[in-house]
Amino acid sequence: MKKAILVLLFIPLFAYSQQDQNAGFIPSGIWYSKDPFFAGDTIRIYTSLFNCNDETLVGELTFYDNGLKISSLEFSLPNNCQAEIFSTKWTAKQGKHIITARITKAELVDKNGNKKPISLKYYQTKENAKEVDKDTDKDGLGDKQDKDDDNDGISDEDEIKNGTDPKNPDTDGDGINDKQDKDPLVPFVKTQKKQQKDITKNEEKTILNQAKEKTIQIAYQVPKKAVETIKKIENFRKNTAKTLNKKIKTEPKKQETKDQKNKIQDSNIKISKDSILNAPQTEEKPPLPTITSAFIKTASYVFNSALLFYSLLATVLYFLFRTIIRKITRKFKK
Ligand SMILES: [Ca+2]
Ligand SMILES: [Ca+2]
Ligand SMILES: [Ca+2]
Ligand SMILES: [Ca+2]
Repeated sequence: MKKAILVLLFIPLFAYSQQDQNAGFIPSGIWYSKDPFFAGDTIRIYTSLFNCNDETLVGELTFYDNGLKISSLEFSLPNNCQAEIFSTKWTAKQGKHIITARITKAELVDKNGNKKPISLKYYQTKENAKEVDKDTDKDGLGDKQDKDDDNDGISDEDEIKNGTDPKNPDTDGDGINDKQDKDPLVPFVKTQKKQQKDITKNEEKTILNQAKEKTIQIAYQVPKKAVETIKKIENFRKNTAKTLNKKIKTEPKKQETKDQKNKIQDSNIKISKDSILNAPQTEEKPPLPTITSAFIKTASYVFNSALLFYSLLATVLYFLFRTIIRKITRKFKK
């Protein structure tokens, strides 16, 4: 009797602790939508469940990454003993990962809809360990295996020696890859800009120097030419004054000789008047034009006085320029 009680006491406990082997994860456990995958890749993690019980199996399936939940979903597996695939989306990060999936809240549901909790032997997958590498150049080879991480044609080893970035095909970011770049650590644009700047600076300097030289030349030439012109005018004034003075001096002599000639002629006329009455009379030459004489004298006076000459010249030039400017402005107005 005592034995029977003992058995009765232990039977339910044993029955409860006995794990169901007819449902749960299939042995393959975890797999991925692509393998290998690299840091930053968004992939799907797959697993598969089966149920060979007479009742429907329901429960919650959760995926984990290093013990942290990725996602959960509720499932319902019919009693057809066929494996059903479940998955979750996951973006891989660089480093070590332990991926697992687990069934919780497992229950068997009979035809009448009655639920009964069940303990599954295969309630979780085996740990799936993954070391996710980075594939900088996306050539399908992780940086750890890849000898040229940036695929620029220079090995990682050489890049470290050269001082360029083995994970960047264009270290200085100027659009020219390290292998083609003559100066992979100095951007080409900067070099060009610097050269351009130097050229423009030099050009500016030469232009400035040329301008300076020209200004100096003009500064020297202007007074030189002005002095030359003034000298010429002065010479002209002096020469003209001399000529006029000479004319004035010679004029009275000429007058005198003409008067003498006239007197001689007169006496001759008187002598011959008596003898030759009908002789033809000679035409009297006109006296020296007083207007010309006055003009020569005035001109001489002007040319002899520098002050008067230049004042007159300035006045003439002033009126001349004024007339020219007026004519030009009138033309533009039209
Ligand atoms: Ca690679
Ligand atoms: Ca590579
Ligand atoms: Ca490289
Ligand atoms: Ca470059």
